[in-house]
Amino acid sequence: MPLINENFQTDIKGLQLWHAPMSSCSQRVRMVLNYHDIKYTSNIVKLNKGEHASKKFLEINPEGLVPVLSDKNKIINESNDIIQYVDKKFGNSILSKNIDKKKIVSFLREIDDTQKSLKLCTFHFLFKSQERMPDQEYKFFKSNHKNKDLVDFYSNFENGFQKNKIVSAININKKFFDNVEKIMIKDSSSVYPNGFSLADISLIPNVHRFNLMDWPFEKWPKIFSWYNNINKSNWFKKGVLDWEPPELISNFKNYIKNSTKISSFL
Ligand SMILES: N[C@@H](CCC(=O)N[C@@H](CS)C(=O)NCC(=O)O)C(=O)O
Repeated sequence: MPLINENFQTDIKGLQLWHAPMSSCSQRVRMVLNYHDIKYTSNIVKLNKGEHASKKFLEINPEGLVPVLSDKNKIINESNDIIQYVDKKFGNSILSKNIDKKKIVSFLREIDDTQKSLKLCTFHFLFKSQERMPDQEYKFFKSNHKNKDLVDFYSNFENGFQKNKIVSAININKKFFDNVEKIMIKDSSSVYPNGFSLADISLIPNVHRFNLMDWPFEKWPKIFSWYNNINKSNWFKKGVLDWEPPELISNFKNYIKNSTKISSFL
């Protein structure tokens, strides 16, 4: 259910976004906002400091997850719902120009279903190289965050994910990329042949994230060429690349060089 509050009190006119720089779900929303050139007030939630367990943030989104968008007194969560809301209300909608809207919505749902496995791969193949949440903040996060799954996820991460969980997460994403590769036509600049849509914007964070993990996209040539095309757009730069700290990306690259390749699981 995307609309989580209709009585939000704020003095800020226009849209506000609570988001995190490296969050794939936040990237999706920032890209749509930039695609339509919509101004918004940015509120960064530092996930690595446990800020999503703070009383202040839980009042905004009781689920304690980013992204969250407010439009005057309305609060909306779930990235794939937010992008549909923004696209419909503020843009010259790209949701489904010549494409069956139901098809797009079902594609967005499929992307949503890959979220947990994308997260596990991200933490295992990239974030393991990073410093952990400081002790005090981690304690605060564990005792205040209401989402038991998320708290358990962090404990499992601390202890190292079981190999079968990693393999299963990789397979979920492989199956998903296989399906996308089947839908796309050769050298297409959009997922669906009839034109660019929200399916494209929603898919970008997944492909971008796995590309950071050195996923061998050359074996998925249609996705690979589509992604290289997307890479040239300004809204991709503004919604994704500009938020990635260069030293973090360089740490990831070094870490990947010296650890087990994701391709060895395929
Ligand atoms: N289905 C939700 C998932 C939201 C979600 O899981 N957000 C992640 C970032 S992409 C988050 O807040 N994670 C908190 C954490 O990792 O501590 C959506 O698409 O917005």
